[in-house]
Amino acid sequence: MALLTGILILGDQLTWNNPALKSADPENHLIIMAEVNEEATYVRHNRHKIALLFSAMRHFADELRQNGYRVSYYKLGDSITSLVEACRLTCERWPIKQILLCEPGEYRLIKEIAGWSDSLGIDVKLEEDTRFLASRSDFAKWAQGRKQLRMEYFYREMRKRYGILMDSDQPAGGKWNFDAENRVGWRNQVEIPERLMPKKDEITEQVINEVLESFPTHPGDLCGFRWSVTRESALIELEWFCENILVNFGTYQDSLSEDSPWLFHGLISMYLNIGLLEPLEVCQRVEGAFRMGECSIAAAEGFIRQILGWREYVRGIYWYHMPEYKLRNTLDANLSLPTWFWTGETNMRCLSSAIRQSLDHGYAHHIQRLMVIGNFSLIAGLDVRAVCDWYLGVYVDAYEWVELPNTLGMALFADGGIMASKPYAASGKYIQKQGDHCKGCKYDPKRVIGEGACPYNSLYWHFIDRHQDTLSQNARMGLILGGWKKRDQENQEAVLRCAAQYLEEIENL
Ligand code: FAD
Ligand code: DLZ
Ligand code: SF4
Repeated sequence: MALLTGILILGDQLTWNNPALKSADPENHLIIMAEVNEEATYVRHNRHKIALLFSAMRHFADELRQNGYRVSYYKLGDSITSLVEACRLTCERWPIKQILLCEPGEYRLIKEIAGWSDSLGIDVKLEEDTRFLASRSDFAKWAQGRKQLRMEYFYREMRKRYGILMDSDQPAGGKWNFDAENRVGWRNQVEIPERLMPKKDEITEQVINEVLESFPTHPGDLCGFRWSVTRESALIELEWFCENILVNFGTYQDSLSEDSPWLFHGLISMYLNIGLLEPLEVCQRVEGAFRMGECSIAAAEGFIRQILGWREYVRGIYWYHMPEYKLRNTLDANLSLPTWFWTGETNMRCLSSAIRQSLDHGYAHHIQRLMVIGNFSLIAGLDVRAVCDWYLGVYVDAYEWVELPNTLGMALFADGGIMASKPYAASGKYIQKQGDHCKGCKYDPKRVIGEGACPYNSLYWHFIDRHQDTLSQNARMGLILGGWKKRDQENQEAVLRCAAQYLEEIENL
């Protein structure tokens, strides 16, 4: 038998556009895919994430077989613990001369793979991941020499480069950014359509049973498993979103709802991140809806900015600053995560709701991640490493290239301002304005101190007070810091005492 090239396809690389597959043919290439314990447990991954990946991997392996490929597929039950072990076993069974794979989205894995050539005794080659709209070097070129990196300017370049929402050389609608129109709070203004629930086939049912058996202590209520596991099904969800939800996306993008975990969000990050959907096709489909008069420019621009702007930008930041980025902890935040991060059992209704849904469904929308859970972690000073690991484990769409800049940078300000121009710290007033959690809460968002005062309020001022040296270097914090400093000492002390008490009793909040 002629020597073969083994193509290792990772769980988040399930697309024919995988660069390692681009020039492959069934005669000379053998596919390797493996469900391995090491990848599922390096953080405590949500069972939704594991089940989505394993089912999508099995479906993609079938598609490859239908196209004539031999697939060396290791299921969870085969007890292969690591990706390198799967490669070694395949090399023992087949005449493999080289292993080829698309570069992983996490630095730790690239580092590990650098040692594989020696340990396997064959050439291991990484192909650049071409599934993004800005390559790592595009971003580096854009970033080099700039004093400060800001998403907005990167995004405008991307709009022009891909001709998305452009009328000739001008932005459609006359403005680059319609964010100011997208800040409406949730007061049950419109009906939220019931979401599509993709059918579970036999493969998915089987995977769910295996995951339940193998990961009994991981979070995730798989009775509610609702994710597409094929490109075909993900495309149906995208279409349904464009027809039923997109029209309200912009308006309620920053809303918080007691009743709906999804509100008017896309629910597509989990598909984009594993290859079932492509970023450009999503942007083009949404632009099409706007051009056909099916949604406003504010809705289309707001949505496209997230994908063409934020998604590409955070990936750029990750690779531009790793590995040093992961070690950052500018505000020295070291407080242990309260145990209720793993149960949702807290009296703070907004947090309880966001955490429960994150654990149960593996999903929370952006404002829950940033302004409810992230904001609390920031103002309480929770340990940066532990918070990042929590986010990486809990969400169905979490991979380090996207999770880390968002959590460590945007939410926790631990990168000292690379991702965000000022900390996303807010009091209970913001949460009250954006949604309907407060009315059923044990705490009162209007009270800063005293019985039943909302913990976000005093913790917010405690944050401002304890970081005033760092924050005073930030022009955008001047007004808030000035206001705090002008307060009389007695009031300051009362607020700080209340916050200190809450921090002391954080487990019981
Ligand atoms: P929608 O609100 O419908 O947005 C559409 C798409 O835009 C998303 O699917 C996503 O691909 C993209 N997008 C929006 N905001 C961002 C952003 N800030 N960064 C990157 N892409 C963005 N997103 C992940 O994909 N994986 C993560 O692990 C992740 N962790 C996050 C952690 C924190 C602390 C925060 C604040 C945000 C995080 N995000 C992450 C970004 C964002 O919250 C999710 O992409 C979004 O909630 C996914 O739901 P959706 O598909 O319904 O998004
Ligand atoms: C996240 C994940 C999990 C839970 N399991 C596997 C797996 O068993 N096999 C696999 O190939 N990939 C898995 N993944 C995705 C990888 O962790 C991902 O490719 C890297 O984190 C790089 O983004
Ligand atoms: Fe959250 Fe405070 Fe409102 Fe309660 S009162 S829901 S803790 S913001």
